[in-house]
Amino acid sequence: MGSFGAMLKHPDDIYPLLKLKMAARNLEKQIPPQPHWAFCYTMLHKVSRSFALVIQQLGPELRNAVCIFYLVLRALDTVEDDTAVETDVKLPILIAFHRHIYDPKWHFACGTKEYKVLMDEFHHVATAFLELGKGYQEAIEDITKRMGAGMAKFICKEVETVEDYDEYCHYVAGLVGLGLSKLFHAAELEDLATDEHSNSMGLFLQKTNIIRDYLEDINEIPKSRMFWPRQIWSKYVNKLEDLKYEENSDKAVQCLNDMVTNSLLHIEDCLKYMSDLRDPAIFKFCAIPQVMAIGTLALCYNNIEVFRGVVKMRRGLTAKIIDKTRTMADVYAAFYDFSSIIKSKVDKKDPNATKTLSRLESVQKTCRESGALTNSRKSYIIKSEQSFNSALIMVMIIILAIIYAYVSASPRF
Ligand code: D61
Ligand code: MG
Repeated sequence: MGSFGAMLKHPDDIYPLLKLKMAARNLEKQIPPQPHWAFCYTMLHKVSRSFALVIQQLGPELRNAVCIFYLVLRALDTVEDDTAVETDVKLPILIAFHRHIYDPKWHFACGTKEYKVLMDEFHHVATAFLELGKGYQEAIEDITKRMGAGMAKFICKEVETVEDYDEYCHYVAGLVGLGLSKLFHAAELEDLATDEHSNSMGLFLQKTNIIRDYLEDINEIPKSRMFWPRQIWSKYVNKLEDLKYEENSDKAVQCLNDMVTNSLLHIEDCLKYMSDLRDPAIFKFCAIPQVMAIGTLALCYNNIEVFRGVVKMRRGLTAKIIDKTRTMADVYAAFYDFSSIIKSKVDKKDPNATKTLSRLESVQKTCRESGALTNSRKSYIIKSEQSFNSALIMVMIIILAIIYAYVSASPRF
């Protein structure tokens, strides 16, 4: 649907969308003057619009550390993901990456588009890294070392079991959670979270991406690696590709629902992690991606479109989440609502229906027992009637505006 059509259907998206546009425009103006920092913030915007926005609202010192942490790991991931680089070249780079960040003369060309620019101009990232406080540098070095070693391990290994799946996700995303917790602690803004809770924050985000990106990943040329664990998909098909063929639609959706059910396991840890945060900017930085993830899972659950095209939340809903996620009460409400949406989509005939429902019940129980749910809040479940009425009001306003413009422009008698 075109964005105008989407706005007519969801007129209450318009205000948060405008607010987000303005915020994004303001951030573009705030690029620092030194060339290496200017490069880092410009790059951050180019490679990740969503993380750039939440990173930018952190205080200046922590923001610089998180920006460099992001770019270092994105560069490492660019090496991991580049299928054109031979394994015997790739492995030593992944394993020694944590040393390259101390060397502004180090260079390795790979990746495409904006990732190629990041790799070609990586000296700016290294230069900025060297200006960070020691505590930040050590946290970034430690995580880069562990992530590089983990990626190297999985270059030569497929994700077979659910245990492998959790281990791979730990290396590429759980460790980001551990590193961020260390950075928050180094900034003296938060107590140090447990590794278990920090890890779950990353696993929930990474698994959501892996689920949503099935088609994009399977269709990639040259063939990219796949991260859906064989232990799950082999219950439904003989080959992972078979999920995308129309004759396997029922099996595909069941497998998808199994994957979503697996990811629900991390929610309780994530809620605990977020409820322990104190700094409002760090809270938003952590909570917004989590709410987007459960929103994405709600959209993907029982949805055959995951195997047909791109399934993405509408921009308006994303903008609304960014605008409305401020406190733990907002997070409990969002997880409660999106759990209700998933519950309403569970088909009694789904082989995992009971397991899925019981996990959702337990999430909702946690949200309820927090005591933060109220009746007065606005829900993410927008009733169609309500949105039809507001659409009607929008159309009326537009017609009135046209009449007004016409009347005020026409010559008076
Ligand atoms: C709080 C706030 C943000 C958090 C968090 C806790 C815990 C973990 C994460 C963010 C990381 C979540 C990663 C989810 C997206 N996955 C990827 O980008 C995959 O690459 C993984 C390796 C590089 C990770 C780089 C990264 C990402 C987000 C960050 C960050 C570093 C540093 C600070 C803040 C956020 C994925 O990328 C391609 C794709 O998703 O299409 C892949 O190659 O598998
Ligand atoms: Mg990768």
